[in-house]
Amino acid sequence: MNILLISPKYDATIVAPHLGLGYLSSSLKKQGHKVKILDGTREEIKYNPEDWELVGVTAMSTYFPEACKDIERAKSYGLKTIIGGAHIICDPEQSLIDSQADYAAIGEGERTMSQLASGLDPSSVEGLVYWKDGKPKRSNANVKNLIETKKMYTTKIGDQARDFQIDIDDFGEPDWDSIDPASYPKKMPHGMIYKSLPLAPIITTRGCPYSCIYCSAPITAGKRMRYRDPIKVVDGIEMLIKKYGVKEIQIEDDNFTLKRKHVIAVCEEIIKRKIKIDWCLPNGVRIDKLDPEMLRLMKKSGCYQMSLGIESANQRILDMIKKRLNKDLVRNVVNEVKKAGIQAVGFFIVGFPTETKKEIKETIDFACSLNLDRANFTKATPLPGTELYDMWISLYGKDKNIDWKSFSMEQFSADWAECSAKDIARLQTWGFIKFYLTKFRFLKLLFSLRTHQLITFLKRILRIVFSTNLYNRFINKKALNFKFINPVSRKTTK
Ligand code: B12
Ligand code: SF4
Repeated sequence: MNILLISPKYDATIVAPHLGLGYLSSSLKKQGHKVKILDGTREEIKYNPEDWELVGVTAMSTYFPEACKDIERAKSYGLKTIIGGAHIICDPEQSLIDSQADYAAIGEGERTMSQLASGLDPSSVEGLVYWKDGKPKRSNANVKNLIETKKMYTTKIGDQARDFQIDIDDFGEPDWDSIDPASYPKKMPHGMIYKSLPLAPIITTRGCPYSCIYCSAPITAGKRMRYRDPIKVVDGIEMLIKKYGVKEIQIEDDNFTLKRKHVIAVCEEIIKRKIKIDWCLPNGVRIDKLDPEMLRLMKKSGCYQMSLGIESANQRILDMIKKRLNKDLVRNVVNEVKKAGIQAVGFFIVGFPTETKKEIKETIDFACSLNLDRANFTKATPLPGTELYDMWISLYGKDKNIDWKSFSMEQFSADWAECSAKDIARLQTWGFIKFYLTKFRFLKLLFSLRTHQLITFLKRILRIVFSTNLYNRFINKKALNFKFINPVSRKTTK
């Protein structure tokens, strides 16, 4: 079959190879299908419809509207369509309705896509939602056998069961030819700062067992940690260096340091093979899963930067968001990271329901006082499927249009804390200003940026400083005006 995979063109300030589509492409190619990836952050989404039979589109919530446009276009050519990715996993039935795609993928797409492409009837394809009598219907594929033989595990997400493959090494390497790191524009990689290009993201694990109320990683990747074999991880790194000239690796795992043994094994293997590679952890690691000995080994193997999920300086908030973190640990761990010679980036979230101005200021002051190189202050955003989303729906959901584009953690706006949405936005901006004006951090940041990054950097600052509406009206003129109706009252007919 001829399959086109699309990551939509959207207003991206961070650009990175799309691992998800890379994994899908590799599993489809293994079956002999012809596959092409078009990534809107890299190229125009232009194609000859006659070349393709099935179009798969990926979406996070923030660019779900653009994904819907790509589905609409493919359907207008008479092509079969399937939509997948983080947004869809969190609400598959509603995503099928909103996008009007022919199919939606409930979870990891490798098996789903392969089975669909092999011509199986949709009702027997694992992890698929399809249309039946004008309504979304879940396939009834039976993976009982695979669960008994411990190839899959089932987990309950909300009130729905999802199946995940246990041995993720079975997926092999992503199709790097189609997402060659060197083919991506040198805009802003994840975390903004990098040492050398080309840079490749990899994942060494999938899943996260925690239940932080704002995070959808345990929903998209499952609650059970699934590990790649550290030897295969390092084989992959060597291959990226030799075949694709990669000079830096970004480990994008949700919880890379959860199992110490895994981290040690990956680092020791890099050291043993004398691989010279800079690597970093831009996606955040848990403060309580780091220790001095492990940090030293990470540094020795090439780790130069890591983001730390600190979120709040207030224990009440940390407990409310189910972070399971003791605030008292933070300062010492940040110091240990720095002592190991690794740059430390702090992640902070402001504006949770019930949070007061005083508590937000406490977080900002705490961030400034830590030995951090950089900090990111984002707004509490109710990502679909999370407990925070349920809170938001119960407060505002009824009869309200959902503008998914505004679900970015930089721009989200809700009057649900003990201070107004405007106050949250001001405090977020104040957090950045105060942090970067302390200890000459702004100068250090400016000097660590490359000249080609300055415009994107400025755009990011403007996006944070101005409110969503102002930004979209005057700066992001290309923004799509895609309106959705409230999920509770949306129609369920095709
Ligand atoms: C790397 C990453 C990024 C990279 C993405 C790079 C890229 N081109 O893919 C960058 C840094 C750009 C990024 C940005 C953001 N991200 Co992000 N990101 C991740 C992270 C950590 C890993 C994603 C990954 O590569 N996983 C590995 C691959 C194999 O999995 P995958 O991409 O999900 O793909 C699989 C399935 O989803 C499915 N699938 C995917 N696409 C398709 C398509 C079809 C047709 C099918 C059938 C299946 C399918 O099959 C794939 C293979 O198994 C996830 C965490 C997570 N656990 O998902 C968050 C995550 C996806 N991000 C998230 C968010 C919120 C964001 C931001 C909105 C944050 C922000 N700034 O506000 C931005 C969005 C960009 C923007 N400006 O609008 C949320 C998404 C929630 C949601 N409902 O959309 C997640 C889940 C994190 C979280 N804590 O909740 N992110
Ligand atoms: S924030 Fe980190 S620890 Fe919490 S659920 Fe998400 S990935 Fe897991």
